[in-house]
Amino acid sequence: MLSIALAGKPNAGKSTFYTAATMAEVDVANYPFTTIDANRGVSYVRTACPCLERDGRCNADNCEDGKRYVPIELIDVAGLVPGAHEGKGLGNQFLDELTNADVIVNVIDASGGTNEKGEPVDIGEHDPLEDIDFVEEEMDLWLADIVDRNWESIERQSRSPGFDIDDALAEMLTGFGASPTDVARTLREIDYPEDPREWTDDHREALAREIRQRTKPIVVAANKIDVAPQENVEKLLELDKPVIPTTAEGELALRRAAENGLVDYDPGDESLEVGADVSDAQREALEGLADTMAEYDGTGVQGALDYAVYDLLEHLTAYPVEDAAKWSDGSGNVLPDAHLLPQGSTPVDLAYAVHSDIGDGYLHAVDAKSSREVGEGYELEEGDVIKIVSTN
Ligand SMILES: Nc1nc2c(ncn2[C@@H]2O[C@H](COP(=O)(O)OP(=O)(O)OP(=O)(O)O)[C@@H](O)[C@H]2O)c(=O)[nH]1
Ligand SMILES: [Mg+2]
Repeated sequence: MLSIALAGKPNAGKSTFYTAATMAEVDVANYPFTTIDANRGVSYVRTACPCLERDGRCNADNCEDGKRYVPIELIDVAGLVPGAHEGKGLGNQFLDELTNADVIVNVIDASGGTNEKGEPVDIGEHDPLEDIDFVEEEMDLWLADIVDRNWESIERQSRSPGFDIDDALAEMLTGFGASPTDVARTLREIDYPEDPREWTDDHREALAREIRQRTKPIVVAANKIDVAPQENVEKLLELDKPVIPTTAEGELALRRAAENGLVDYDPGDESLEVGADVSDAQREALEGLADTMAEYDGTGVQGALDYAVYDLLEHLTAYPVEDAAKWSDGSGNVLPDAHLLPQGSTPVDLAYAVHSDIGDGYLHAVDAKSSREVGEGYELEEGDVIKIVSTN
């Protein structure tokens, strides 16, 4: 499963975001380092279900009227402070939690109401732009430290005949989530000596920075927009980086209200409908939230996860079926499964995602929308419904 990590300075709202996105109860409080051990749970990205192209909606558990929710793993880690890679704050142990993450959501406090250590200050007192740069910097330095620690071993290996620097680096870097393609592309981007003994700290830092950008891309969740001064949010949106305005608290309130039947709202909706059975106070709070959502196209929580997977990681959703006419599995369930795959994936990749046996026995595939057979090299598109014919 794809893994998204919530990182960022303490007290920015990571655990609130996590609770809203997973509906698992975790500690939330207005002081730094509330979270110490990472929380892991299942959340979802939202996409348009192919059943929207048919007469009746499908009956998949994760489809709400054509709003399809595809599972991903979400990790909520301890707060990060400047100097974390050398042990400041809760130190670097939790940076290691990011090793297996495919993408990072950097939750910042757009209201400027917490300082760099996450301590409460007056709204607008802290510049949220600072919360963006230091997280990238800490992640780069953390990776540079890992490279440093492995360097002796690489130097040792270089004494054996047949040593290849590219192979040695690839082996080290795949240890924290880099694919062979990531490594090959990174090595093409930087200039470096063949002999590991000639490498300087600058070489190692450049390597770490390149590979971090490629393997741990970051989207910023500019959180607490419900209380943030407008100019703060505008300034953040002008940056040449992906920034999604969010109100994690708003999303959490909405999901709870929806569970209790007080509002009509599905995660990722841009607006909500207040039900009849609410008190005046509830109505006022929900209408205030509706105003914020109207300004920013929703609470942004779902949007940030969707952006991470579909835009930053460039993934698509494909739906394997057994019956190409009914778009169903063997038991008649319509569009039972959805798989997230990198853009450029083929029906063979989908077959392997379903099961390695199905991949091994792959014969051919049928595009269920057109009922036509597609070739092995066919590049899947978002929302493709595919029947795989396999010997297994
Ligand atoms: N106004 C507002 N407050 C929020 C929002 N999201 C979180 N908060 C509040 O911010 C404080 C910190 O929230 P947490 O979710 O515990 O923050 P965290 O980033 O997990 O903090 P650490 O675990 O200490 O790193 C709490 O008082 C939350 O209620 C939001 O969208 N708007
Ligand atoms: Mg927390």
